Amino acid sequence: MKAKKIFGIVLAGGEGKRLMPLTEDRAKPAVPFGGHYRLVDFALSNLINSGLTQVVVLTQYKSHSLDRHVSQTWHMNGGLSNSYIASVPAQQRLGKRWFSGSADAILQSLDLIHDEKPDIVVVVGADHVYRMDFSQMIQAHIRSGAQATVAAIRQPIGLADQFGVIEVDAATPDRIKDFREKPKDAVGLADAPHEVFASMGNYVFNTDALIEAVLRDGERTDSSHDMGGDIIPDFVARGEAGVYDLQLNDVPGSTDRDRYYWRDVGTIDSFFEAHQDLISALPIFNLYNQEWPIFSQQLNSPPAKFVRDARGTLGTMIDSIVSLGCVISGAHIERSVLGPWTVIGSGAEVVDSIVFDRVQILADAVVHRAILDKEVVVEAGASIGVDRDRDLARGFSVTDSGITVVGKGVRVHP
Ligand code: ADQ
Repeated sequence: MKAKKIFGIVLAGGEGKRLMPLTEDRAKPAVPFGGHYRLVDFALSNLINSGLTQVVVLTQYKSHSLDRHVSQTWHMNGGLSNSYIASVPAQQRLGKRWFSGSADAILQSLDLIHDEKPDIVVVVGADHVYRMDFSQMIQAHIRSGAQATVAAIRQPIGLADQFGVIEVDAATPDRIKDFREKPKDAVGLADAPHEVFASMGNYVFNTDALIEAVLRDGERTDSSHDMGGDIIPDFVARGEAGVYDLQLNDVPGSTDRDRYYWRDVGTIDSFFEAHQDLISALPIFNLYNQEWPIFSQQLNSPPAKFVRDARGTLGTMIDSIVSLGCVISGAHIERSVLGPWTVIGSGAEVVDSIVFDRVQILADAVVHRAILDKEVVVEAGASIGVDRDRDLARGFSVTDSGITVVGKGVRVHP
C-alpha cells in the first residue's frame, strides 16, 4: 500500500487570556516553559518525532516572538526533500478579517493544504505539555475508517467545562457517540464516575472530509468557527468521528510515571503545577527522555555557573532546573526553574518559583511561589510572594492559590 502523505497544522493563534500577564505581549504558544523551551515546542517535537515533515504553524495574535521562535528554532533544511516547519501569520486571504476561530484559521489556510495535496491532515493545539506518537494515532485512524479522529484522555470531572467531553458506547469504543464542548453538566464515566473522557484538541482528518467540513462551517452564520465547538460536533452528527485514547499510545523511552502525561497549561495555576512536575528527583514529566526528545532553541550561551559569594557563603540548590548562562552566587534555590541568563546574588532565596530569561534577583532578595517574566529585576533586599496584600498593591497579579506573577521587565523595589 502506498504510504499516506501527511500534513501537519499547529493551531497557534489563540490569545491565552487566562495566562495574563504572561500573554500580555506574546502569543500563548510562545510562553517560555521549563527553562529554555516555549510551549509550542512540545507539539512540534511530537510531530517531528512522529515522522511528519511538512508542518505549518498558524499564528495571528501578538505573533512576533512566536514567528521568530519558529523560524529560528525550527528551520528545517528543505531543499530536495521539501521538509519544512513554517509559521504562517493570518493573511486575510478571504477578506479583511482575522481568524474568527480555529476552524476559520484552517478555512483561511486551505491554499496550504491544496498546495501539498496530503491524504491526511493532523491538526494540533500548541499549548499543552505532553509526549505523543502521532504515527500511532494516524494508523488507528486509518484502520477505523473514521473521517475524523479526536485524541482523548481521562480528566477529573471538575475540569469538564474546560474541555470537549466525549461519550462512547461500550460496544464501539473507537467511535464518538456524543461530543459536547465545555459542558457545565458533564456526567462521569461508567467505570470512573469522577472522570470524563476529554478531547486533547488534537485531531486526524481525511483531507477531503476536513476541507468539506470547514467550507460547510464557513457558510454558517450560527457557528463560532471553532474546531472543538463546531467542526468536531459536525463530524459526530454525521457518524464519522472516531476517538483515539492516549492510553493506547506507546511513546519510546517513556517511564511508568510519565507514560500518559498530558497537561493543559492554560491557567497560571496549571502552568505552575506543570513546572513542579518537571523538577523532582523522579520527575512526573521527564525532559531527559532521549528517545523522544523535546527540541528547542539552541542557545549560544555559556554553561550555568555556581560560585560562593564574596562573603564566602556557599549557595544551595535542590530540586531545580537551571538553564544555560545562569550565574548563581551564594544563594538558596529550591523547587524552582531558572530560565537562561538568570543572575542570582548572594543571600537571595528563590523557592517554589519560575523565572524566565534574563531575570536578576539581587543580594538578599526573597522570591517565594512566584513567576517572574523575562528581564524582571528584583532589587537587593526586595521580596515577592511573602506579603500578598503588598504584592497586589504593587500591581502584581496573585492567583487564589497564592502564586504571584510579575510582568516582563518590571523592577521590584524593596
Ligand atoms: P480550547 O483550548 O479552549 O479548547 P481554543 O481556544 O480554540 O480551544 O484553542 C485551541 C488551539 O487553537 C490553541 O492552540 C489556540 O492557540 C488555537 N487557536 C484558537 N483560536 C485560534 C484562531 N483564531 N486562529 C488560530 N489558532 C487558534 C480546545 C478544544 C477542546 C479541547 C481542548 C483541550 O476546543 O475540545 O478539550 O482544546 O485543551
